[in-house]
Amino acid sequence: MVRIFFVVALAVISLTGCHPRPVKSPAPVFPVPTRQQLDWHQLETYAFIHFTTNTFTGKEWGYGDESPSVFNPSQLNVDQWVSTLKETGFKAVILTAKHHDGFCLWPSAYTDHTLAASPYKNGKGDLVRDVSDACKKYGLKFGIYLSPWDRNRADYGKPSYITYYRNQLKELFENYGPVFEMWFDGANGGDGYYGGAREKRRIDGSRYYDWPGTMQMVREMEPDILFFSDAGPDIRWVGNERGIAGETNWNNLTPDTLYAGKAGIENLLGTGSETGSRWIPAEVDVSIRPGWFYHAEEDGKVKTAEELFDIYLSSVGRGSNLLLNIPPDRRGLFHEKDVDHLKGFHRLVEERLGHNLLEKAKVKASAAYDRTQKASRLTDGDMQTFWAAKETRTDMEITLPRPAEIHYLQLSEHIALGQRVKAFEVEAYDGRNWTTVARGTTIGYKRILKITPVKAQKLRVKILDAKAPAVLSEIRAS
Ligand code: FUL
Repeated sequence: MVRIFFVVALAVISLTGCHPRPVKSPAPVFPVPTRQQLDWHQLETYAFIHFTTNTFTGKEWGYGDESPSVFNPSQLNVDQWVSTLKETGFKAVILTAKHHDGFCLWPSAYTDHTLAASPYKNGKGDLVRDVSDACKKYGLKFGIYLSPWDRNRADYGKPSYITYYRNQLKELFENYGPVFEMWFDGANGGDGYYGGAREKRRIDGSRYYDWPGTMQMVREMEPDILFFSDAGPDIRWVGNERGIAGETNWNNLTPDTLYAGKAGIENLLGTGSETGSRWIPAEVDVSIRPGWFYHAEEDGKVKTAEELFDIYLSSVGRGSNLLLNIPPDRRGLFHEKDVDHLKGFHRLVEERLGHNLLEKAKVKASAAYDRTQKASRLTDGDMQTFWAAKETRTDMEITLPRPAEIHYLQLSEHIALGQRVKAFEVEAYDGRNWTTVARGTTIGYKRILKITPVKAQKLRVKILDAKAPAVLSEIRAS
C-alpha cells in the first residue's frame, strides 16, 4: 500500500514538472582534473608569505649562518596579514615555513635553528600555528612551503638530510593541517654554510629527494593535498616570476617532456601542451615587490593597483591561478604601501569585473549536444551549470537586456569534462554592424579579455576550433 502511494506520487511529480529532466553530460575529453584540482581552480587568487631571517638581514637567499637572534619582529600581527587578505579577495595563504637558509618559523623538534632560539616572544612563538589558526578564523585555505634546499644543515646532500626533511613534513602535516597545497621549490644546491663547512654542494635533484616516496608519505597524512613543483604532479610552475601565463594556456602536460635544462622549458610551462597526457594546471607566482622578502629600500617599488590588475588579467584571466607574494616587514606587519595597493587592486577587480551585463540575457545557440541542454545556462551566473554544443564549430548569440558599453569579456569552459577550445572569436552588434572585438585560442577555467570599449546590443561568441564540441559554463561581460 505504502509502495503504491510512493509510485503514484513520483508519477505526479514528474507529470507536473516538479522533477526537472536531468542534464546529460557529453563524454569527457581526457585528461580531466581531479576533484581536488577542480576545487583549486576555484580559488583563483591566493597569497604567498615570505618571512624569515632574510627580512632582518636584507638578503633574498640567506646563507644559512644567520643567528636566530636577528629574528625579532617588534609588532608582529598575523591577524593583520590574514584579515587584509580576506578583505581583498584572497582565498588561501602559502607560508614559507622554512626558506633556503633553513630557519624554521615553528619550534621544530629536529633542529635548534628555529624561532624558539630567537628573541621573538622569548622563544615561545609559533608562526606556522598562528597563520594556520588565522586562516581557519577567516575561512582561507592554508598551504606550506618547505624549502628542500637547506643551507644551514651540516648533512645537506647526505641521506640523513632526507630523513630530517621528512620528519619536518610529518611535524607540519600532523600538527598544523589541513593543508591544501605543498610548495616544493626547484631552487636547489649551491654554496652555503652547511653546519660550518662553508662550501658548494651539488645534488642530483631528480634522485636525491626521492620525491615519489616523500609525496606518498605526505598523501597518507593529507589525502587531498596538491603538490606544486616546477613540473607538478598536481600544479606546475608557469615558467616565469613576472605574473604571466601563456595566452595559449593548456592545463594539459606530459610530465616526461619536462626535464631540467631542456631548451624552451619556460615557454612550455607557460603554455602547457594541447596533447599533454595529464591535467597539470599552471600557478602564477609573483611578488608585489621586486624581491620575495621585505626590504625597506623597495618601499617605493610596490606594484601599483593597475600593475596588479594587469597581472590578474595575465594569470587568472588566462585560466591560471595567481599566487601573489606579500612579504611582512621588520615590524612583522604588511607594510602600509602594500596594504594600500592590495585594496586598490581589489577595488579595480570589483569595479571592472564584479558586475555582469549579460545577467539573464537571452542566448540563442547553434545545435546543442542534446535536448537537455539550455543555452540560458551560459548566462545564469552559475559556474557549475553548463551548455554543451553538438559540433566543434559553434555560435552563441546573446541579446543584452539593454544596450551597454562593454570593456571586458569573460568565457569559461566546464573543465570537469576536459579542456577543449582551441580558437574562438567574439563579435559585437551595435545596431548596424557586427564587428570582431576579441580573438583568442584556449579558454580553460576562465578567460578574461580586455577589449576596446564597444556599445553593444548583441554579442556573438564563435568557437572556431576545438578538440571536441565545446562545453561552456559561463559567458560574462562588464
Ligand atoms: C624561488 C626561490 O629561490 C625564491 O627565493 C622564492 O622563494 C621563489 C618563490 O622561488 O625559486
